[in-house]
Amino acid sequence: MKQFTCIFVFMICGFQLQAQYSGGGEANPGLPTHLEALKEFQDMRFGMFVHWGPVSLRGEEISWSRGREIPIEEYDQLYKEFNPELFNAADWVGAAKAAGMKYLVITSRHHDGFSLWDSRYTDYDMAATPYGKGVLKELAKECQKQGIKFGTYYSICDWYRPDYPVVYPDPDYSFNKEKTMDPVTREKMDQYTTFMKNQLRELIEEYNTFVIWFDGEWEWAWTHEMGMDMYAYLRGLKEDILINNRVDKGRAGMEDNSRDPRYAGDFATPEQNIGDFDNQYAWETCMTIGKQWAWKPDETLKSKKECIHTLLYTIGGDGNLLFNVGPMPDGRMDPRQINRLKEMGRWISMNQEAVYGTRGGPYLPTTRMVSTHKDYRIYLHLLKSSGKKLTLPLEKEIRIKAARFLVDGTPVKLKRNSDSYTLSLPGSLPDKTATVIVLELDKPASEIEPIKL
Ligand code: FHN
Repeated sequence: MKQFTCIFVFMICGFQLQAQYSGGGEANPGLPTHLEALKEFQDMRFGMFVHWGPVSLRGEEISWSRGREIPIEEYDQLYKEFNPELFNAADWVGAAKAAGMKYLVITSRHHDGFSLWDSRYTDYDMAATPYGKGVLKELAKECQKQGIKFGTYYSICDWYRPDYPVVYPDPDYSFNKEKTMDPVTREKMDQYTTFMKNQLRELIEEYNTFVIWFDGEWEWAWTHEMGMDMYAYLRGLKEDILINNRVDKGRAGMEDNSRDPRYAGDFATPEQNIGDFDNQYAWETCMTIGKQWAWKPDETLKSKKECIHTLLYTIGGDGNLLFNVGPMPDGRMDPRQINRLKEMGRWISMNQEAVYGTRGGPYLPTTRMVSTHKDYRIYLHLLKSSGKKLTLPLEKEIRIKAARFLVDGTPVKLKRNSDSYTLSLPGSLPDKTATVIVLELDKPASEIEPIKL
């Protein structure tokens, strides 16, 4: 009855959704993205990604080190040692906030199958560890207390479960492999899908996650039909839940942020790569602060400038940045990663008007600058000092009324040409990392089509 009710509710919601939220070019045939939830997501622009689990005890990569750097038998027993006594949700959420991040997405269950909460549907979870309790509940509550949106990553593939048909590591393992599913495998996948739906319902109904951040859809056992069914199921549980494009098979590669409307998903997820400018289909780059997703001792981190420029190129392309940290096995965040994030937070707090609630463009990103806009303002993020003149094409119908440095309000000299403006800049920019200039317009900046410089 429950299952029928869900489908029935979805059918009603589906039609309502069609009426209330049908924007142009929906990503999901017959079930448009919840546009208000999507706008709130895009306005946040910057989130914290957290990859964590018992594997952090060994400082190796989550899931991918199972059966490679760490023997499978050892990997699958790590949970018996996992006792993050120094975990403090307020510290984690405080670190995200200090970085200027507005949401947090944590690996609730990665490809290794371990659940970071006390799930009713598995014993391979935090309740079975010496720590003895889930961390997601505390994290979700702390996020709500500090005004950070709480989100959950969830892997479709599970190399731990015997009823999951794909094995890793395996000599002929490959991404996007094609393979016919025999009836026995199909039955196994149906059972496994029921397990996933049960766990996802826990995350939605008991942890109030705002997004299901799927991963692992590339394996042959997961099909387009399953992806569409899963998308509809989740939207039937919570109509404003956001679901990334890894619920289905529409990705054209790990770094891709293009959109194929035949496939389900509310936003694209280019990985370790800043997506191409796209202000038609929402996208979010996910990227590590170092090289590894899970914690690695003494790992080389990206520099402050690289971190901030990664954020600016992403929002300048009209995307979000989900920036990853790997907490330590004792439950603390790595102080080196926290310090780097604080440096990002200091820059963002001085320039936040040019980040939050903005959209990318109209000037397309170049090596010299990116731009964002909001209402009647364009924000130019100058990434390096390159000359005392900056010429900006602009259609005649729109006028720049004034220009100034965002941080201290110092006016910037403007010269109007027939179909452009020339700004006079100082030889060296006030902020060597990135300096923001605000252009005040006489019309909404959103009316300007993207401009290639
Ligand atoms: O295999 C995962 C990987 O471990 C990590 O979770 C990233 C980030 O989303 N996604 C997959 C592919 O790299």
